[in-house]
Amino acid sequence: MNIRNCVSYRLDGKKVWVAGHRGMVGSAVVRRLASEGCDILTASRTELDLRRQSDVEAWMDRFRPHAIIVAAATVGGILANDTHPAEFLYDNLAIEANIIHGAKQFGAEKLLLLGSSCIYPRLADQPIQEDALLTGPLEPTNQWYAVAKIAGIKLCQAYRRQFGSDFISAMPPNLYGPNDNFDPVSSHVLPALMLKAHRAKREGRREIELWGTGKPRREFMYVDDLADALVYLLQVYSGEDPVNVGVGYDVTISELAEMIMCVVGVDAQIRFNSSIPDGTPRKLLDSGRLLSMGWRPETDLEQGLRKLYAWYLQTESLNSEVSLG
Ligand code: GFB
Repeated sequence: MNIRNCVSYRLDGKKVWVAGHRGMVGSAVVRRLASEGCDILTASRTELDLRRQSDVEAWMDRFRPHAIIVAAATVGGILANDTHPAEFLYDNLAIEANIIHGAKQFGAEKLLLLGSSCIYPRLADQPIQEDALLTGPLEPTNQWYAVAKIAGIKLCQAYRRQFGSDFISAMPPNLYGPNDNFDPVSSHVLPALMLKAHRAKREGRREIELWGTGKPRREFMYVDDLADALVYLLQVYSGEDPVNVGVGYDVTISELAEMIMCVVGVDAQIRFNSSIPDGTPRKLLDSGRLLSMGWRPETDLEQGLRKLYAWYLQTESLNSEVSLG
């Protein structure tokens, strides 16, 4: 890391707003911040629609957060991205613009925007370094989300250049963990396959469906590791360049399916549904910049899958108790 980008920002005693605190990433950030001695601010969706600028400004004026983590976003898997382009573009542009502009207006000391590895060109050299941004065409299935996230990164850079605002951005790979969306149509691949494997086991079926060819490679990170990295970056990093936050290895979708079936405890055949696209062939991040700052992930994929399946079973049984009661 360039020594000029290295800072020490203390969180104790600060008001830290986690925008999107009910989502998978936001809830992990709230868990991680609990030990930092800060005052965690949150706003529910009914209390605050982040797409409405005047509401966001009124809320920020009232609460005046010192630091902000922008984990709020409209997200989804490959099919949701491909079929809801307007929501993925508009919602994310509006959320980022409102929060970033409000942060400047109401004097936030620090802001971290969460991006995604899909901001990089579809055929970027692997592993992908941060400076690959805007060097080639995007993957068409998620270009809307990617363009919104690129605009968010550029907003952070622009406010830093023009106003000296300490706004930074971090790019994670494909994430998974508690509070993920398990809807089979709109979710990302990992929860979708866990749900399919779980249902096959419960119903005694010997087949699960995989979209595409199973050949694309993806890098998966457990969300509590991401939350730890985000809090670390908030404390030590101040710079214009986005920072990749990955685990350093990837697997094919077929390999992921085999691992998930092993964790769930089901032996099923895979049937490929080639009517749904593969998306990017590969998007492995080069996280060397973050590693050079002294941060390391803790959870390997198999451990993470076991933790997530345990969480899923517990949540499912709690939900069934609630619906029975
Ligand atoms: O996770 P996923 O939906 O999104 O799909 P992306 C990853 C790969 O898994 C694709 C395949 O090749 C899918 O075709 N796949 C196989 C499945 N079976 C399934 C299934 O049952 N459900 C799903 N969802 N996929 C997302 C972007 O791209 O990556 C987002 O759309 C975001 O915007 C995220 O950037 C990180 O990895 O292709």
